[in-house]
Amino acid sequence: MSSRVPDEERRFSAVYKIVTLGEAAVGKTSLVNKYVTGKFQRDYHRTLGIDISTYDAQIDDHLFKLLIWDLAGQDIFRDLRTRYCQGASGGILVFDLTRPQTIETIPKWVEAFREAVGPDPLLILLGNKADLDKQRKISPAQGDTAAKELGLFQYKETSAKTGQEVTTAFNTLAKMMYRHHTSRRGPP
Ligand code: G3D
Ligand code: MG
Repeated sequence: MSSRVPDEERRFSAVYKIVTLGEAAVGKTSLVNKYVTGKFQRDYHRTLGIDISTYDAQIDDHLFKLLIWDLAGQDIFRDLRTRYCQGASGGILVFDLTRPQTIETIPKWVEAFREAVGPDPLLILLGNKADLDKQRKISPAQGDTAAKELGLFQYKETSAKTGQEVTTAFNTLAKMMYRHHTSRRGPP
C-alpha cells in the first residue's frame, strides 16, 4: 500500500502567489531554486518571461501551496511590473550586498507592488550573496534601515550559494501571509 497522497486530496491551509522583485543578477532565481529544490542552481540563462515554480511547503502544522513567480526580464515598464504583482499575497524583494546600486532601486519595486496589491505590502527584504564577505558594500544596519523606511516587515541577509536563511526567509513570508489573511477574515 502506498503512503503517497494524491495532490488533489491534500489539505492545503492556503494557496499563495509570491513574486520575486529586484534588479538583474541579484540572485532571485538562485534563491527560488535553492528553496524549492535544496540545490544551488549554477545554470544562468538570460531568458525573457516569467517562471512559475509550484511548491508545497510544510510549515509547522500547515501545508501551503506556493506559486512562486520569477520574472526574468529586469528592465521592464512600470505597467508590467504592476501587472506582474497583481494577485500576489507577498513577495521577496532582493538586492545584492556587493552592489549598492541594487538597493537604490528597491523603492520602485515596492511602489509597483503597493500599486497592484495595496498599501500594506507583505514584502520581505533580502540582502543576498552574504557569502561574498570580502566584497560586501552594504552593512546589516543599512539593510535594516531600508526595510523600516519602506514599511517592510522584515530584513534578512541570505546566500543562495550556502543556503543561509533561504528556507527561513520564504517560510517566514508564508507564515506572515497566513497570519495576515486569517486575521483579516476575522472570527467565523
Ligand atoms: P537574478 O535571477 O536575480 O537575475 P540569478 O539572479 O539567480 O540568476 O543569479 C545571478 C548570479 O549571481 C549567478 O551567477 C548566480 O550564481 C550568482 N548568485 C546568486 N546568488 C548568489 C549568492 O548567494 N552567492 C554568490 N556567491 N553568488 C550568487 P552567474 O555567474 O551564473 O551569472
Ligand atoms: Mg532570474
